[in-house]
Amino acid sequence: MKLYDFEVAPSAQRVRVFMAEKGIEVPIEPLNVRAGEQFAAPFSSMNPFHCVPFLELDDGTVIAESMSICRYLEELNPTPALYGRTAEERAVIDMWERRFELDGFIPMLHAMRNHVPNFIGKVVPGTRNDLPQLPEMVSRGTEMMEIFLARVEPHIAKNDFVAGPEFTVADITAFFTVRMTTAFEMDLVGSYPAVAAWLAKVSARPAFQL
Ligand SMILES: N[C@@H](CCC(=O)N[C@@H](CS)C(=O)NCC(=O)O)C(=O)O
Repeated sequence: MKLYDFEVAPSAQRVRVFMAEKGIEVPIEPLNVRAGEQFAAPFSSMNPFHCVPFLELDDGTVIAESMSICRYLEELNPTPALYGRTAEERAVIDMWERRFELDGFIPMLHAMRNHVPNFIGKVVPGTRNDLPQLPEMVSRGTEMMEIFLARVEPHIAKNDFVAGPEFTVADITAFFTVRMTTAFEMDLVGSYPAVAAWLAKVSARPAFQL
C-alpha cells in the first residue's frame, strides 16, 4: 500500500491527520501537484481526476478522495473509532461530516480557488488553463460560509466536538473547513466564539501539528 500526497495540500493533510489520530502509518510517496506531476504518467492514469491524495493498494487498485481513503483505513484499523461504533453514532458523524463538507468546505474551496493567485487557470481542482477566476465566487463563497457558521455556532457551543462528546472524523473535515476563513476577512472570534474556541482546542491536538 502506498499513499501519494503533497505535504501542503489540505486534502492530503486531512488523511495524514486522520492517520496520526489513529496511530497508523502508510508508506508515502510525495507528488508535487504545484509542479504538475499529477498530469504526468503514470499518475495521470492512476488518478484521472489529477489530485492528491490517492492510495495505491498492493493489487493495483487506486482509491482517491480523502474521505474514501479514511473510510478504508478505518475498516482496516477500527480502533480508535473515528467514524463511530454503533449505527446511530455512524449516522450522526456522517451527518456532521457531510454538512461541513457540502455547506462549508465546498463554498470556501470555490472562494479560495477564485481568490488566490496560485489558482489562476486552476479554479477546478486537477485542471489546467480551465476558467478565469470570478470575484463573485469569492464573495458568494464567504457569504455562504457566514450562513453556515451562524447555523453551527449554537451546536458547537453545546458540544465538546462536532458530532458530540468525542473527537471524530467530522472534526477533521470541520478543521480544514474553518481554517480557510483565515484567508479572508472573517471575524471568527468576534462572531462565532464557540467555533473559534473549538478550533483552538482541535488545533492543539498533536495530530494537527502540520
Ligand atoms: N475531493 C478531493 C479533493 C482533492 C484535491 O482537491 N486535491 C488538491 C490538493 S488539496 C490537488 O491535488 N490539486 C491538484 C490540482 O488542482 O491540480 C479529496 O477530498 O481528496
